[in-house]
Amino acid sequence: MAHDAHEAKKEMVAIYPKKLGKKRAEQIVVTELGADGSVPEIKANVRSSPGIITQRGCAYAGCKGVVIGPSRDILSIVHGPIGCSFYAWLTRRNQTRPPSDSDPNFITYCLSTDMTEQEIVFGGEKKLKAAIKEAYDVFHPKAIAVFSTCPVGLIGDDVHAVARQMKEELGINVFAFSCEGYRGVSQSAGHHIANNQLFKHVIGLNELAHEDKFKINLLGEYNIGGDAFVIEDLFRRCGIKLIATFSGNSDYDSMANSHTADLNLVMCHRSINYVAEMMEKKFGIPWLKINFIGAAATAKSLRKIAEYFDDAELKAKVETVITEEMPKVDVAQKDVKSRCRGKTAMLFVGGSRAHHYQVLFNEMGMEIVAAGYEFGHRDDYEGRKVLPTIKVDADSKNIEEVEVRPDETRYMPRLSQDRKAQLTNPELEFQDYVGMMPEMEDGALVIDDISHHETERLIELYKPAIFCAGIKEKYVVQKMGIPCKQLHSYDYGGPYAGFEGAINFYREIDRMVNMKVWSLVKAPWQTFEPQPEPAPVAAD
Ligand code: CFM
Repeated sequence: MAHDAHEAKKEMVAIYPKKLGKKRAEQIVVTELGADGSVPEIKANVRSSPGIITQRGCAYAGCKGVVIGPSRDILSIVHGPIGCSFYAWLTRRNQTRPPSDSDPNFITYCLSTDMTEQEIVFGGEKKLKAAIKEAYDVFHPKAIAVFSTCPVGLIGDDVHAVARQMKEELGINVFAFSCEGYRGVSQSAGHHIANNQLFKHVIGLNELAHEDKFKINLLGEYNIGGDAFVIEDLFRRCGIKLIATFSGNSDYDSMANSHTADLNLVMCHRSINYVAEMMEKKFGIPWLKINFIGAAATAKSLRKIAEYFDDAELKAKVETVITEEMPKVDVAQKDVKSRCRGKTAMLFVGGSRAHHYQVLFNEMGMEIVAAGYEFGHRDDYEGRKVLPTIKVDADSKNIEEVEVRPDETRYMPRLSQDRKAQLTNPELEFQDYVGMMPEMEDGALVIDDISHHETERLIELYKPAIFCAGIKEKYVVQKMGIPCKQLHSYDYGGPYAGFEGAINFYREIDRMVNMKVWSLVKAPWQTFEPQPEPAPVAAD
């Protein structure tokens, strides 16, 4: 380890006022795996402290931008000031591929009610109704989703009543989200709100039956940079039928039909574990945590699916695909390892990638010296076993907990009690997620909701070979002479999922950590020399 993690923690928090320092100290831990598999407790999913310059987003971003946005034919209307739409317009690289050119694809559009002072004072429901009607007349979508921005909650517009009314009037599905930006401490609240409404208003509405043997849904894969395309291809080759993806490269009908699947795969636990749990309670569909980031993780995930279905033919097909793909991966891995082995990386992203991408770096022989989520919860760090011990605070109470009961006619347990009892191998992560920390080396730093100051100190202390984050940090980091890989948008690159994606990633990181240019970079403030004051002009 390049630097002592305990010392680094002290140095990072030293500058803070006492109270803030105490809080941040609870959000920064040094990894240490106990003999019983325990990891240190971390404080997470709490309000960001004013002034620390957090990288977090808002609940509206998590609901509209993250969970619902990638579906191509649900027409999204943002009820709010125009800026909330404009600044969220096409900023996430969720790709989609309609079956033909004549199929709807609304992803490139940006619809807003353009709320102004007039509506803030007199109410915006009338304008929202008119907007829904106008959007319907232009696009004739199957479904319209309405997203609330901060002022909507503040003035009390009843978006749900408007949605109900318009649903009746237009004869299509119209539903709304109370996802005002301030609803929670981060975008994580928006994920939960989106999950609830998808569950209440979409899932289970389409009864199309499928004859296929291995029917799954992929939850929490948003097709950034084409990742979902790679995963879909793997499923196809293995003979696995993908009913719906939530929500990368997805459409409304497939989501409405998702209750016909026999297994839910959870890719991003943070953003969609609620749907997985609710579908299990209502329809009896179990879920498995999988990860298609990293070649070994992809192979393991495919094997987990085959293990769940316990079918010899499926197992054989999975092995064939792995054997077809692994030789190319091995060659690329060997090549990059010769240049990357032992180099260090830091990852500060969202609520799942800071964990998943560690696999890729490890496959390259690189070491993770620090990692953290922007808005993960304790279970994303420590594993779901800590769920019963997580304190419910005022902020989390703010979000509806949907009461779910088994569906009277459609609840169908997919596994017998005996079979369920066989799936207890912790490696399988059957209805479980072990979290980021147990899979990290001892002595690394884990930092929740990292501040700008901590980012700078960390880089100065460790001088990592690469720092992974997002656009907000990218250029600050690079001006410090360290390459920054965006793990949200992939810097216009990708896909990074599956075997093919792993090779893309190895090559990209190899190029970045071995480029000489970074050692020559000096930030403008490091080279700036104050100019002498100009001499005063003599008066006549
Ligand atoms: Fe899940 Fe995501 Fe992420 Fe996320 Fe996100 Fe994203 Fe992310 Mo940016 S759903 S938690 S809210 S994996 S947009 S595709 S990259 S912060 S780590």
